[in-house]
Amino acid sequence: MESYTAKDIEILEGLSAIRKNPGMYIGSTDSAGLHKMVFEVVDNSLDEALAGYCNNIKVIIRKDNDLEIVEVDDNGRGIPVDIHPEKNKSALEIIMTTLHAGGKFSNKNYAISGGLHGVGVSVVNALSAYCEVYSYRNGNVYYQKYIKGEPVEEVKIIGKENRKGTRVIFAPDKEIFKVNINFDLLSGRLRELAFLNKNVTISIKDERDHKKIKEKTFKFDSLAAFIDELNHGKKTFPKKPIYISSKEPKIEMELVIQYTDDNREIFFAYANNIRNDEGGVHVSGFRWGLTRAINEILKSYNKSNKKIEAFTGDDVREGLTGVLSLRVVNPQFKNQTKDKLTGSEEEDINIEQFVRQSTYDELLKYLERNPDDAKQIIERCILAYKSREAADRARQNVRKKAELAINYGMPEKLADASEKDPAKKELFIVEGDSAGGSAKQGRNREIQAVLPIRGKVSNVEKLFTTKGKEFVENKILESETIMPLLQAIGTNIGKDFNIEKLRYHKIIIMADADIDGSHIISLLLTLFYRYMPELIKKGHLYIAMPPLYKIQWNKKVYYVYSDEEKDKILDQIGRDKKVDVQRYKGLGEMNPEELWETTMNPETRKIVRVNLDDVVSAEEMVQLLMGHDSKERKKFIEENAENIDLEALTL
Ligand code: 0RA
Repeated sequence: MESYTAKDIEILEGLSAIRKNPGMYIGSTDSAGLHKMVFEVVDNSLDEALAGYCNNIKVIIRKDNDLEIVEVDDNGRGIPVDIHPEKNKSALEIIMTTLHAGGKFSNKNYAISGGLHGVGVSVVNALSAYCEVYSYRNGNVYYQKYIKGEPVEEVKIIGKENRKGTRVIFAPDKEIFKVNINFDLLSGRLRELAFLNKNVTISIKDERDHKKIKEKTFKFDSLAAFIDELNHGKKTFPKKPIYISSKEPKIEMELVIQYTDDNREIFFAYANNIRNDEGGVHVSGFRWGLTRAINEILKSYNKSNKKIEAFTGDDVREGLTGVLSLRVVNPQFKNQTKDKLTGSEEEDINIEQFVRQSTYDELLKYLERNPDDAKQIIERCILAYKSREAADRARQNVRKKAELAINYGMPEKLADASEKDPAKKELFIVEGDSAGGSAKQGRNREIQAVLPIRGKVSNVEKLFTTKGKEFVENKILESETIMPLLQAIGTNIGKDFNIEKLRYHKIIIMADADIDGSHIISLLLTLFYRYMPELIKKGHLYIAMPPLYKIQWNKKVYYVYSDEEKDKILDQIGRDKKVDVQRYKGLGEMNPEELWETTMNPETRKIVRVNLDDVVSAEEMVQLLMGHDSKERKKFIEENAENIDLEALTL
């Protein structure tokens, strides 16, 4: 079936533009863009897997002097090497050096391709200090090397090997990407890809530090493994997640769902391996199909249960965990970030209709064949229906009162900034009155506001899992500790959340660098993650990093933020010198000037932006750290307490 030839490749554009404007091609030159370089190559390997030719993908991170290099090795068909008739060049060279030359647009061998969204390996090549490609085809090893995207020699055969596949080795150019590769970020996404591409083994190895080699391998035999992971530690039913699949030539879907005793809904939707956090037509189709199928079953139960006419979407999704993976030709998304699927460019495809009908038909079939499961699900929905009705009444009052407080009140303890433009303003959330006092005195009054919080922020995660969403929302809105925070921030929470009302574009949590401090940070992060996730997604949430030590020597003062940094400075000064090293126990120990200089001054401080790149890991992390499984939590904290690394904080 190797029908691919060099003439199929469409040549659309040269490469020179890419290095001039990298952001346009790889999205950005920050951490997101750098890691996209890796995923771009992996996507090509996954295309081979999707086409049925590849089941093993290895990613290795290495160091070559001060360059970081990435190797992606797959056992697919290898990149074609035949000579293009007009260009008189090897297909391999064309694919590596010509934008959009992947052949994906003309190759009808596999209609649904994961890489359809990709920009091609040529972009990765152009943005690399150097790149080497090995294509294993026809028993030969074909090889070419490039510098900044330009070939340094012709494609040549460098040996014979009895394997198939492609090995791409590239060094992201330091002139373009200033950040380092993050192992956790890569491995989180690779794990997600392994869930979505069953029976493909994806491994990652980090050899940058020879003393601390990290390695992970992911392989799952069903999308249901994803649900098992998400529902780990919860009471679930049916015991085996419900699995549904449906396939047409240009569109196919897999769906796995399972109910839990927990009251929230966790749902991840994907289109061609891209997660769509804002849902879209596939999610609407699923919701319709699910609600209709369950209401259909409800009819036969209604003989004994006359009161309930029909469940709402919320009723049937309470406690539901689900993953929907759609593959479709030429998907269309709302915008560049692809958070929302809007349709397909193909005129004869109606995604919503396809997912609707497939979900309804297959789920109904399942429920009819498994009456015990059906009964349990109906009873779960009745519970949700009844508690929703009760909560609706109680909530009306609480919400009305809270809305007034948030829209018209300001917390007494807030020292606001004089600036009016929220985009220029920062809010420091400070634990404790003494640190709060120093922060108020030390701050830049024009743009920085300070809000000390007192008392314990309740663990919303624990409440969440035992009492349900509505209940917790009421509790939050009634909490004397949290309300001042909501008043200062201005956006409200949950369904009433409105980003337009945000009063500070930077919200900075400032807590001590100790166990209590990180506990408070976790509690606040959980609150934001569950009830104001958009603030995190839009990049408004930060954590301040106070220094750990103050080193004084020879009339110079160094503020030091980690033990490694301390050792480095002490080495620099010389271990024989009489140096004064002071360890800060808490923010409260610093006077206002010190606090300003070390933690608040935008010119000199260190703050970490909380990001939500890896939603799957975040979900697990929050459940683990804040949920009710205290044994699991204790284990996790014992294993990780030493190396909780704020730099790498990806909630
Ligand atoms: C163009 C055409 C074909 C495969 C590939 C490119 C390809 C690219 C990469 C990049 C990393 N791994 C890869 N594996 C394959 C189709 C090949 C055929 O029809 O034989």
